[in-house]
Amino acid sequence: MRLPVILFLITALAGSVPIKTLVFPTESCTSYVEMIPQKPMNLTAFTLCMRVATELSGQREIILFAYRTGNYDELNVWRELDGRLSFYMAGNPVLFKVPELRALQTHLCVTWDSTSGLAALFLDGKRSLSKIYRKGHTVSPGGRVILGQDPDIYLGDFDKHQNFVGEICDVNIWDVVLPDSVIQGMFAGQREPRGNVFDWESTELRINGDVEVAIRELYTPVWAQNVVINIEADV
Ligand SMILES: [Ca+2]
Repeated sequence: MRLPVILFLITALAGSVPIKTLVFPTESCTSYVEMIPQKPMNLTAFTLCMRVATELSGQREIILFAYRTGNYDELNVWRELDGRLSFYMAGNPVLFKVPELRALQTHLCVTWDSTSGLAALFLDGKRSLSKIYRKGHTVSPGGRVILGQDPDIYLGDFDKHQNFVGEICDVNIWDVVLPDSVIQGMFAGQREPRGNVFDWESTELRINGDVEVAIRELYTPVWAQNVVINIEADV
């Protein structure tokens, strides 16, 4: 019975998911990555998730995600000067007091729904309080999505004191608010439905400047872990 066991193990190991990861090594006002969306960014609800790690700390703004049209910061996610996390949609931000981002990777999601105005944030699967933000608003299409810099015009006017330094990957956006259980499953390494606005596994990335693109294993899906456990039980 040795052969079938080996075959099952190979199948299980093949279930690991290699993904791209982006390393921004230094402060800069030129390095960024543009992400090309799969559909227009007119959103009345969204879930935006990423895995992020940084050693920047202290009084330092850090841009984590920027979507800008000619007129507005349509959807920007920030680590603020005081360490709070925030997102902005064409105006004032909604802010959350949370533990500081750090060198150890954090799974971060923000969610928002126009009908209710409910905005929330998840850190490593833990949900924040809900806040009411921009009820009735719609995110407008036609802009550019970039990682690593905060554009103050359509694409440019970057500030190296606001750029991202560290590692960021698995940036996905859905045009709905995902259930808490799905976000918690993602953090735990389950293979949840891929983003329908941005799917990190297939989204085109355009690299500019000093950004290293590496491949690493993200997680072993739960089904693969179960196969290993079952084989061990049979043997
Ligand atoms: Ca700026």
